[in-house]
Amino acid sequence: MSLVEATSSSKAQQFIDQELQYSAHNYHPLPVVLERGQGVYLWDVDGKRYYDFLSGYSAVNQGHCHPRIVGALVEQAQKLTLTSRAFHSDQLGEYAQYITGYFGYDKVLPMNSGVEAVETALKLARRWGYDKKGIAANRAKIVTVTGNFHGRTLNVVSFSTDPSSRDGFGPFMPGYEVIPYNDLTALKTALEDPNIAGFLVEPIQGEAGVYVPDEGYLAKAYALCQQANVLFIGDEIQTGLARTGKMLACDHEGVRPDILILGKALSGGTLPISAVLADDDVMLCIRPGEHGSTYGGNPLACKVAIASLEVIKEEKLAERSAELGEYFRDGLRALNHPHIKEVRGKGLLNAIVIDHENPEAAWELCLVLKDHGLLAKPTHGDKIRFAPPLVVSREQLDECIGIIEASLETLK
Ligand code: IF1
Repeated sequence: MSLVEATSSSKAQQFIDQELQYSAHNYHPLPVVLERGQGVYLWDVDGKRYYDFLSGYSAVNQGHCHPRIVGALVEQAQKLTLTSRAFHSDQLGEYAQYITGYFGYDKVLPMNSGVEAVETALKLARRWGYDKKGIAANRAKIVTVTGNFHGRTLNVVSFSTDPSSRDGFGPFMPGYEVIPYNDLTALKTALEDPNIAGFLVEPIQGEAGVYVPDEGYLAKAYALCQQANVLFIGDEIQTGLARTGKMLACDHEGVRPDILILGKALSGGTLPISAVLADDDVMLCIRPGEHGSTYGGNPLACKVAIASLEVIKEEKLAERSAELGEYFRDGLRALNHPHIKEVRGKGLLNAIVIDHENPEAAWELCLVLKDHGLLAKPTHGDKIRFAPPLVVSREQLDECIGIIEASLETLK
C-alpha cells in the first residue's frame, strides 16, 4: 500500500496532493475527495454519488446533514456558541436534564471528543476508588481488555494492545491491567485485587473488527463488577445511540453501566460532542475546579445534542437498525461468496471477514467498492466494517448488497 493512493480524477488529485503537502500523514485515506453529504449519500468533487458505509465511524447515525440537527446548529450559532463554564448559559441545564432523563442517570459531565470523555470516566473511576472504595492513594487500577480501542491520548494508548496505536509513544501511564476480552474467568480473577476501581469495556469492539462477545458476557461481567465493588464503565461511543439495534448496546443484556460514555452520533456528525453519565455517588466525587474543558457543555453543543437525541427517538432509529441489520446480514450471507469468511455484527454495525490469500484483498476490495459507488474501509487487515447511517432503506441495502457482490467478483 503506498502512502497516498492515486485517483484518476485530476480535480480530486489536486486536493489529495495539497493535503499531503500541508497536513500530517496520520491517516491513509481511500483516494476519494468528498464535498457534500445528505442522508446515506456522499458526493465527491466530481459530482459522483456514494453510499456511505462508514458513517464517520458511527458519528452520522442520523444521516449526513440531518435538517433537524443542522437547523438547531444554525439557530443557536446565531445566538450564543460559547460562554465557557466560568459562567452559566441558558442551554446547559436544559441539556443536562434532557440527557440524564433520556438515559436514566443522575448527572452528566459534558465533554467534546470521545477520548476526552473516556479520560473523564477514568478519572472519575479512580477518584471514586479513593473517596468511596477506600483504595490507598495512587494505587487505583482499571481493568481493560485486549483489542480495546478508546482513543489516542497517551493515557488511553497506555493500555492499548494495538502496536500501531501504542508503539513509539512511551513511557506509558501505570494503573491498567489488560485481560482477554470475552473471558469471564480472567475478569473474575482480575477483580480479586482490592485496588481495582473500574472495568472499562466496549460492548462490541468496533475497531477490533466488530467483535461481538458471547451472549451473556456483558451481564455476567457487570455482576462480577457489582460483587467486587468495581465500577462497570461502558464505552458506547461507537456502539451507542441506536447503532446496534438498541439505544445502547448494553441494553441487549439489560446492563446499566455505572459510568456511561457517549460521543460521535451525540452530535449527528456536526461537531465533537461527548458525555459521561453517572449517578451522584460517582459523579459528585469530582468537585468544582477539579476537571473541565473550554468547550465542554457549550450552548451550541447542548442545542445540537438535544436535536440529535430527539431524531434518534422520533425516527425510531434503534428499531430500524435492528430490523435492517438482520436483513443486511442475511443478504450478505445469502451470497455464499467464497471470499466472505464471516459476516458478523449487531444492528447496523457489521463487518465481513475477507477470505483471500492476498493480504491486501480487503483494501483492494474497498477500492473497487468505491468505484462502484460504496465507501467503506478495512479495519485490521482482513475485515471490512459496513456501517451505513441508520436512515438507510431496505431498497438501498439491496442495491448495496448488489454492489458488494459485484465488487467481490473482481477480486482475483
Ligand atoms: C481514529 C477507530 C473506530 C471509539 C471508541 C473512543 C473513541 C473511539 C469505542 C475515541 C473513536 C474513531 C477514532 C478514529 C477512527 C475511529 C475508530 F478505528 F479508531 F477505532 F470507530 F473504531 N471509544 N473511534 O471508536 O473517540 O476521540 O475519536 O472522538 O482515531 O482513527 P474520539
